[in-house]
Amino acid sequence: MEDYLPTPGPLLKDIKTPADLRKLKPNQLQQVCDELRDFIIDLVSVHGGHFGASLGVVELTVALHYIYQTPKDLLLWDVGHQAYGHKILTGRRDQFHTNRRYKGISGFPKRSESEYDAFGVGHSSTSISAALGMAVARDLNQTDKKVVAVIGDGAMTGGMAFEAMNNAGALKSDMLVILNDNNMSIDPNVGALKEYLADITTTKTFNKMRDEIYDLLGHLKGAGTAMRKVGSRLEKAAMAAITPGSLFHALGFKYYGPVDGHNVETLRRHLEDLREVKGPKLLHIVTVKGKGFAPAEREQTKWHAQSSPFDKITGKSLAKPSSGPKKGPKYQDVFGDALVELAAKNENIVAITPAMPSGSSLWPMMNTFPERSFDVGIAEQHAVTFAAGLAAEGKKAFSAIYSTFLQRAYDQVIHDVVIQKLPVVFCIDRAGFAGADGPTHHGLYDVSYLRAIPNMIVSSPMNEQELRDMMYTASEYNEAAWAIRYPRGNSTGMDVREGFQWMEIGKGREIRKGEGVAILSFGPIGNYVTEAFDVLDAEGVRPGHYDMRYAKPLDTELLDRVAAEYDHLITIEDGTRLGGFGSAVSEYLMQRGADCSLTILGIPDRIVEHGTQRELHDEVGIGPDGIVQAVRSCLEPSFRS
Ligand SMILES: Cc1ncc(C[n+]2csc(CCOP(=O)(O)OP(=O)(O)O)c2C)c(N)n1
Repeated sequence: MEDYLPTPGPLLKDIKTPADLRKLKPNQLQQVCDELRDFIIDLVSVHGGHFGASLGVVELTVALHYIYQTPKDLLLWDVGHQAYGHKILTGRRDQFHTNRRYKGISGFPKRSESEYDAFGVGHSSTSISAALGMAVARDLNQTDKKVVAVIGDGAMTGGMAFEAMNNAGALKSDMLVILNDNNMSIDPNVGALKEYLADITTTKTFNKMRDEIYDLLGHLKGAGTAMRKVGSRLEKAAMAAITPGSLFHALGFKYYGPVDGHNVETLRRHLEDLREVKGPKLLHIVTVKGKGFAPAEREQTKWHAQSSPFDKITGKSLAKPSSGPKKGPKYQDVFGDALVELAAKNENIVAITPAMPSGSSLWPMMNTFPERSFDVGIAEQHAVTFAAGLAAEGKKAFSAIYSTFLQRAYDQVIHDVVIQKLPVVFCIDRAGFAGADGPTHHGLYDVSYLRAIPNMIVSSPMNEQELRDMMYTASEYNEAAWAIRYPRGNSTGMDVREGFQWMEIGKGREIRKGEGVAILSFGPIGNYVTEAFDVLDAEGVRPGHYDMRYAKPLDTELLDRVAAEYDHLITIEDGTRLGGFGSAVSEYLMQRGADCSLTILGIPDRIVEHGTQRELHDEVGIGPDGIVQAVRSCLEPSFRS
């Protein structure tokens, strides 16, 4: 199945580029949509990947490439997880079986991959800013390209989207924003904007309220509180129904819609008209995430992405039961369950997620303590400052954010949390290589960017037991902000004791005493050391192993000891070598004038593409083989002399 590629339908087969699509008659487009949808379902059912979002924009994708002269006209996809149809129509159909695989094509639009990918993406809410930049450059260059950004209602909750619209409305640049409203983020979309869009789009609003509303409001004057509440809802709905898109108008955009995003002919006609309208404009389309595949329409969060094969009719999983060594629960679940246990004991604990309740396993907390749990939308900056506000009033805020997305909120960490010494706990998921999502999602920089900040504890557990104990310790400690990083994937499967234990801050532990070489590991990557030892022990080499737990504060006592006892130290981490854990050890040892060599294993100073985590660890030399090699080179005579 490795190389399985579905057979394209009779029209899709001949579409090598959008120019071929544009040769077809408008009344053939529906068939292209059907064939494209079948192709995506067939392909993802075998190889996995993002799913629901691409199915939801099939008609839009076909209509856009039909009307716009891509690649001359620029098409930008927000987040980019919905661009499979786009990729298939733009010359990558025959490579699509390599999607998200090591050395294969990327699961996201990528400038280096195709001239049709106008902008590289993976994080959300960037499309309008980038499109505006391109529109302004077009005007400066005096060319006549069109610029179109497609953004979901989830991505629209990100502040950047509004910063961009605010700017675009003032610059009056010619560009089209298409708001793909499916009422979903990965989980159900949240927030006041979602309500606003729902008010615009619900049939109830359109068919009933619009006609009756003014009369009704007249009668409500002088009514009681309950009636006034109803009245104010109706008023909002009325505003939305009568002047849909007033929010976008206020930002300087002409608003069109809402339009059925699954009617390719309607879309084609609207796009044809809008192509001729000048200035910033927004087309609001309504779609269904997972459209055309019943299980994905029903369970939209589950079908946001699929990692294992499934039956392309029933959706039933075809994954084989794993035969490998016993594994523990995912780290994210260890976090999610421990948080509920801690929150049950400490009523000050609150939890925050920027739109990732499933990805961060926050649902147990949200279900058990809904009043203390907050999904704030795709809004990492706000998530951090919101946590700071909660902490300022004595709440113990656990902010669960992926490493890669926390990059967005660096200033908030410094300015709003750390300078004010607020003891927010950052639970940093997907630290290290993200795997198939690739460079936009790898979490490689958090240790470096957080270690540079004073009053910040930076820690990583080696296993699920340590994660629980670190969370407990952080929940009890109020003198500094605390970052706990852990990777995507399963924990070790060890027996975990009940309850929690205090974990001394800034202290590591000796796992094995050895000779000559000591390996100092930071986080779960340290579990590879055991595998490497199987090989090395057979060669008669016996390095020591230390689980350091903290990149800041460093366990300097332990470092002094190992620097004295061993000739060679090797640090290993699942993050960039520049300024990371190994760097911290190096700074300390150099200043102290330690008499031992130091090798830093970590991610080199280059962009590492996508693949499985294991493939990527091996590529950069932090897998078991890399450790073996590093130990052997320490022991080579040339190294010693
Ligand atoms: C800055 C950032 N935070 C979180 C995510 C994770 N994420 C990927 S897709 C997605 C939901 C996007 O929803 P929407 O834009 O409505 O697109 P849909 O999947 O519904 O088509 C989220 C939260 C991200 N990609 N970028």
